[in-house]
Amino acid sequence: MKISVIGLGYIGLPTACLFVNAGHEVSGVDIDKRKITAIQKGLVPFEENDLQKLLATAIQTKRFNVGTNVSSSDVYIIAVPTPEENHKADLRYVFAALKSVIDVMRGGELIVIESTVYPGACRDEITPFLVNTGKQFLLAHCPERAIPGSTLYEMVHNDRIIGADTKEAQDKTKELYESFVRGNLFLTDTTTAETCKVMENTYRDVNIALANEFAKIAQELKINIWEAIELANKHPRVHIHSPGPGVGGHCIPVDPWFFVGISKQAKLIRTARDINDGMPLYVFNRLKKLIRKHSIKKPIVGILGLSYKKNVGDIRESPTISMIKLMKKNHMQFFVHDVYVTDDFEGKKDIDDVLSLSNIILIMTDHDIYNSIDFGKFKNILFIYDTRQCIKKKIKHIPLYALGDNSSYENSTCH
Ligand code: SAJ
Repeated sequence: MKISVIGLGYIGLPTACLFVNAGHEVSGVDIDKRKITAIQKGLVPFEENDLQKLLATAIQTKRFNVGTNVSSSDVYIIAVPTPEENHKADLRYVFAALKSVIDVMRGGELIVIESTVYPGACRDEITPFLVNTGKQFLLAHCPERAIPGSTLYEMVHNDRIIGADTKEAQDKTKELYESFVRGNLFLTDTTTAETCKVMENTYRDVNIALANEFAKIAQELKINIWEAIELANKHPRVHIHSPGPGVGGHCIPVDPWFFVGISKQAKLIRTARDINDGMPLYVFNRLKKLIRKHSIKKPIVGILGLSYKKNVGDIRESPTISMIKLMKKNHMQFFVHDVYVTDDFEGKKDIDDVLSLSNIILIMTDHDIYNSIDFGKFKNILFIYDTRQCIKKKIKHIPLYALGDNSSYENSTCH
């Protein structure tokens, strides 16, 4: 089968490679010429485990071509961004992609929207648009569920939902994805599939907001939230998420707004968004209090972790970016370290420089490597504020503070 994948980002590129691997002829399309040049040279323009190897194999097959123009195919897969604009999913890139597809369609081909769209988008906007073109088409929504860092494994092994409003489109899409997905494929209509995808990320956002609220309450109660969560999670039907300095990435802070944009009922969802978006400021205010407590006249904050979560290099919507904005607004000096982020960033330094030039350490991302740092060697560090329960070892001579815990663990283990 000839497949065009439009949008070669975090989802489109691995999807395209998996289809090549499954024996299809794939044409990858992106508007970004630099990205195309990199992919042609076999370089993945972002970090993702094992993708580099899979791309090299895909190129070797000679069944993978990339370029900026869409060519006539049997299937068109749309994997372009859908940013949030005024609490609505901005579908401008989806429609731009659809227009380029329409231009080369013979009629009757399958179009699969993988991009996350608001519930009702296929039925109320995309289908009428396609009908208006006068071309015959089959339409499906098949949202991805893969987690950055394990994208390839999850794309192959996760169960997947296929939404289509005709049996023919459902069956064709199932047959297509069966070529590489080992998880189950469940069939439904487009609006249910769209709703599932947005619900999944909203579920996580609301649960993280609950954990963050618990952390703030624990701080007032003078107990340790991490211990309390660990114990509460011993209940067989309780799974409290982890508090943190905010929710980043391109999905979880974005998708819940799609419900807010379409329904006045989305009150809890909205509150959760506000709680999570407010976490960098909450952390910053506590940091200021700790600076006062330690009477530090010239604070220099060494921020560990720029990416939005552990062991990845993606900085989209990262809480650290919000933290840096707050520091700049308050004229606070800072350095930042992240071994996974390859691009330059203001204040970015090697780990040894950050540790030796700062008098405060603020851990924003729990990269595994931070767990093995011997902080005790750095006599210049006056305290550490760990927002992720990253440090689990004893630190001699340095007070250690945790998010959701009012006590300092001097010379002891932060549990
Ligand atoms: N976070 C917390 N506490 C937690 C869990 C996460 O503060 O208990 C924070 C993380 O540090 C990060 C943010 O939330 O800043 C999001 O990270 P994540 O690991 O929860 O999710 P993503 O954005 O990397 O991937 C999510 C996944 N969705 C769900 O788990 C429901 C993934 O399966 C989706 O495919 C992806 O969004 C997407 O593309 O939609």
